[in-house]
Amino acid sequence: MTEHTPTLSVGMIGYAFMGAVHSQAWRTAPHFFDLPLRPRMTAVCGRDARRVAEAAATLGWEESETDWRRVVERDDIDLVDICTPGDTHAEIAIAALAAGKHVLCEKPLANSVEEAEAMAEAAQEAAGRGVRAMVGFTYRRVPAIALARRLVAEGRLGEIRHVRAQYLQDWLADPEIPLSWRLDKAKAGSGALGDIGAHVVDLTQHILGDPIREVSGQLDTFVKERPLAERTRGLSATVADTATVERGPVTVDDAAAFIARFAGGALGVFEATRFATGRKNAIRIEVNGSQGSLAFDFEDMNVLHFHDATIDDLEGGFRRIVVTEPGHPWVGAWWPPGHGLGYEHGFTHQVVDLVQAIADGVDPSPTFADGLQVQRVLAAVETSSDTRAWQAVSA
Ligand code: SOE
Repeated sequence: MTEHTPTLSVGMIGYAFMGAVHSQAWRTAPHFFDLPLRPRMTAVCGRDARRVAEAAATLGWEESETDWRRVVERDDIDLVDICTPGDTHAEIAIAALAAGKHVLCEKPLANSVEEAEAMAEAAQEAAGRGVRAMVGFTYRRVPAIALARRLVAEGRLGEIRHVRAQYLQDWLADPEIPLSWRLDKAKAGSGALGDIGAHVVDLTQHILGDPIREVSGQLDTFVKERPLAERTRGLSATVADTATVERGPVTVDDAAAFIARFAGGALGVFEATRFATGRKNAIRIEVNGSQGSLAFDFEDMNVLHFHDATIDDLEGGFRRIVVTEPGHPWVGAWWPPGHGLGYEHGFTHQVVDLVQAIADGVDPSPTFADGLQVQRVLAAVETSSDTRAWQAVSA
């Protein structure tokens, strides 16, 4: 970047957990990567004027707004970054694309297949006008995941037979944790399934380069009522006194388990839960092919385990690849080998690739069409859980 590098002016809607990590990415990306456009953190938007002004100051935004429509309308905004609950994604994204703004939208893309279809259609139409849309499946940009995808694409695993994927958290295991928007179907669309299961659906399809075609699953809600929160922010919520406070219903799943058939024939076993005590953000993926296997766990995110089954058994076994070499995707921009990356780096890489795609005039990946495909898998799991039968993923 030079002083002549054109700017990309960003307006972000929402400023809680995802807003904070997106802000970090917009702030950091130009300091570590040579971007073709210079991100400008123009405005952050939230409904509470005092809190959003505080967030602007803390997170590094120039101004704050209290109505997302105003952000979408502003002539000095080029890109709208949507970090709000799922019930608002479709309306904001479609309005922003119609107004000629590029869009980055948090996952899952929407709360229903119908909304996601409308968003994908709007994105396709906007692409014809040079306006770009990306859905934030950020873990695709963990270097070890990118390496896993590369090894599969190069045929190093041979024919893929098994995919084992789990997204395990435990922040809801305590039944006294109060209600927050992620537990409200009207706001979140679904529970563990859409919030974290969506990530492993996207990741496995991305690593294999192969979509899921059929599922059979079960959803469960272990704690059906929780204290009403006094105040929520991100994943945390506060409550006055859990013994006396009023309770409200949990309207989403606490956990989802399903088996899946990929188009290419691989058999998948999936689990998503916020009740796996002791597991904080464990995204575990194992792929077994005729010529080798891969294993990844986000709790050790700089490492990819690779077993090359073509090597003599006497010297075979899983090899621990430390994915911190400058030749690994994105890593060269950061620290010397072995110094490692963290949760936030995936978000920075997401911004870097989005800015590059906008400058190159191409669609960034994952597109809204990719987000729609994930949404269809989630919907099929829900239907299968209701009907207790295998369910095809609609095309
Ligand atoms: C909560 O479960 C959450 O913040 C998800 O919403 C994110 O997508 C995931 O990256 C971390 O956990």
